[in-house]
Amino acid sequence: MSGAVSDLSARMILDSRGNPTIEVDCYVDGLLRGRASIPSGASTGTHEAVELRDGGTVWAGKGVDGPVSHVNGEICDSLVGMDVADQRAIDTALIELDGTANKARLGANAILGASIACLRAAAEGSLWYHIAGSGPSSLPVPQMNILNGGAHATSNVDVQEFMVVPHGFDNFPEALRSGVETYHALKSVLKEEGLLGGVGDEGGFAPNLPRNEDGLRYVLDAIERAGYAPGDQISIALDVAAQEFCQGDGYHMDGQVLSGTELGDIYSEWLDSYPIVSIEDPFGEDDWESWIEFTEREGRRVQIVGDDLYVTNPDRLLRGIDLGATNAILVKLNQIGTVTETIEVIRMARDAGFGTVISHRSGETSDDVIADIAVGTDAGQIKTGAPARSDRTAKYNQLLRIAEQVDAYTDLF
Ligand code: 2PG
Ligand code: MG
Repeated sequence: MSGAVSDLSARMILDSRGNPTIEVDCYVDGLLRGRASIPSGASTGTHEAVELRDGGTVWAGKGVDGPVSHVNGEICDSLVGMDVADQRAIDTALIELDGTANKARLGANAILGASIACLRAAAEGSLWYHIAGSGPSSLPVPQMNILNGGAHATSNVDVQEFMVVPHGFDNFPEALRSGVETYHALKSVLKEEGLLGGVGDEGGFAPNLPRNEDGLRYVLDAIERAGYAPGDQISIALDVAAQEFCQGDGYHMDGQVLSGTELGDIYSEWLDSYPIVSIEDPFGEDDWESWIEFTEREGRRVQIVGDDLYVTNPDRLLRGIDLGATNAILVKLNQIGTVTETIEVIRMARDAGFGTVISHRSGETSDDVIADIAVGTDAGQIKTGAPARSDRTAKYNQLLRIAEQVDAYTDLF
């Protein structure tokens, strides 16, 4: 839909962790047409675009009065009158208005709120279709985080995310059901072991475990208990988020201090023993050497995903492509800060033959835009937590709605 942006209006709302975040409304020709709210990470990469917070003592420093006033003031002033359908022009105006390399002045949260609100306002029918244009679309294979550790839990588990990947199914709804059944089976397995406590930030169970490898064992048990074939129907993905336990002297895991090579050897042993199809952030965000060595050795049998390594940044991705540091990228809109730049990164990764995984953040809202982005860009994969808690199920539920319009579901593994 074309039409002129007539107003942008922002407010503070709460995210899934009970922290303030920004919500932006976009008005076209006087009517409310688009709304967006912005998620927030816990294990954030150093090189991400800047999430602007107020600091001080109110809201423990996490207030968003600053970014809210930026949207209501400067950002609104500069976008009013622009054609809402010209996303590239809108995002270029936002980038130029901010004027910094990492969106530190206005805040990536303020800028992305405006960018997505305009995207929504421009879509006449389905958002995924508006994004896809005439391109092909398929439902993404989900990485479902059913056991939480690292910065998303208070347990002793170092690996941040143990995920199930239901890839061997004919369609998305069946794949989702198998993942949900596995989630409930894991609950039974952990209960029998006396390990069932609460859940982590992304809705997965968060037990204390003797060793990180036990997480793999319990998830494998759960897949079998749910009646599915490990490897053929449901496989496992990890987000190690190794930056979180990377210190000056090496990687601190399971009470040991390991070099990048030694840590890579542990992953190779896990690959020999478990049906793992994807490993995200196996090493720290600037430990390029370990990434290259591991991808050279294991890149043919497993997807290796850069999250903190790339932070959805085209310059860092380009470096990773040149060096052969990974064979896939995790894509988070708020790491880069506009819709247009996000879609360009997805295209760049795809052109290099990389896998693309569209991702939520650990602090989320009910905004489900990543479901439409994943389908609209035909990304192939999505990562959006456990199939529990409304902030996570919002995205799965939107994919179920889209599945009424799109059939294709490709077994990528
Ligand atoms: C990640 C994300 C989402 P956070 O590391 O991939 O799972 O976590 O949002 O805390 O960075
Ligand atoms: Mg990650």
